[in-house]
Amino acid sequence: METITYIAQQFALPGLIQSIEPYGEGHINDTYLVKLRSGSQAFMLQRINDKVFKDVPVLMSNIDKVIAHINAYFNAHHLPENAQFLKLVHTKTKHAYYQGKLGYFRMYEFIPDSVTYTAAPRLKHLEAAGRAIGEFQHMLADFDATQLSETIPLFHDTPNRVEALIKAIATAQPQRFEKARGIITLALERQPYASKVTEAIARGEVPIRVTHNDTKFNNILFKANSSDAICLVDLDTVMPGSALYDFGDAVRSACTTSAEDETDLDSVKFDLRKFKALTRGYLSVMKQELKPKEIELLAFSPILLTYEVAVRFLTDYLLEDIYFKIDYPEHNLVRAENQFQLMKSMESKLPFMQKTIDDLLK
Ligand code: ADP
Ligand code: GN1
Ligand code: MG
Repeated sequence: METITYIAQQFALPGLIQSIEPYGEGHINDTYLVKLRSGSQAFMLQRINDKVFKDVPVLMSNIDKVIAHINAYFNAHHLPENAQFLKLVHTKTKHAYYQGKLGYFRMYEFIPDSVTYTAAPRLKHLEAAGRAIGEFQHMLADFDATQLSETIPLFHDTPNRVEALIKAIATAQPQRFEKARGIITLALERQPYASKVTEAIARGEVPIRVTHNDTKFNNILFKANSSDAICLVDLDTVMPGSALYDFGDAVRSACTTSAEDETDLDSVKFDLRKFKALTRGYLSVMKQELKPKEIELLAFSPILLTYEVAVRFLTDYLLEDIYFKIDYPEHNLVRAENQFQLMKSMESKLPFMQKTIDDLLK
């Protein structure tokens, strides 16, 4: 049988393996920390979820191009030698991934002395996160978007996500439908949100940029024992998108008082102080680059992205959990309820979000 150790050994590692342990909190791929006997260096081995990413060779080619572009940016801008970004470890046969009986695997060097968090320990981490997202978009500003394939078609096309929900409602098991009835009504009431950004893109008012598209807080790597960000990880969804998706999703995941699957809904609130810190960092880099319509939609974008992921969790619950990893049967329902609660808290604070942005732009 093909074991995880056997798979790790297919990569060009500079020594013998000491241990392999599951790592991280991702909902899509399976990540393992690989340590060597020499203790010097560590590696991240990842099984790529090929139900979600249907064309892994194309996905890996995207990642190769993004890494090359960012390294070229580092060289051209004479960034300090300690500026770090992801580095792939190829297989012994010089491929970017290994395909075996257990699926597709790739390996990255583990960036030393780095950590990720599900929630920011201090406001300074949020400012650094906002800056890291802005810098990522800035570094990719001259990357030709046509070079990148869409690894998940229509990923942030919210109207398409709502269509998927409507189909799921039609086929849902009665028991699951009943449990979700309240939030199904809410999701359909807020349907007008869905097309606000896609329509602005179609009108040419919001530009298509190369964006990360999954700027969840735990996809931002920080220096250990510091509030400095190192870089964004989880490059599977880097593709043509909107700056609003990255900003909105970062705010959704980082500027809340609770975890994404907190069951005590009364404790789920949008946190304006966190929002201010993250937005300050983001605008310190992107202020000059954003178009007027992007600025206009900036305060609304976290509402849209929170609505979108709530719709996706709800859809997955109704489809009996075919997409996101779950720890218990109601997990997707809990996540959906939580995110709709967060969306409502954001709605009540929208004028303050707008004022924060206006003040930061003065
Ligand atoms: P998933 O798609 O499952 O979310 P990620 O690529 O985000 O997978 O990896 C999961 C976690 O592993 C990240 O949140 C981060 O903590 C850690 N991680 C990933 N790549 C690296 C790396 N090169 N160096 C250090 N930590 C990493
Ligand atoms: C997934 O892979 P991970 O855990 O960083 C998902 C995001 C969702 C997020 C919600 C490829 O992100 O779109 O916002 O879960 N990634 C994909 O927690 O679907
Ligand atoms: Mg991740």
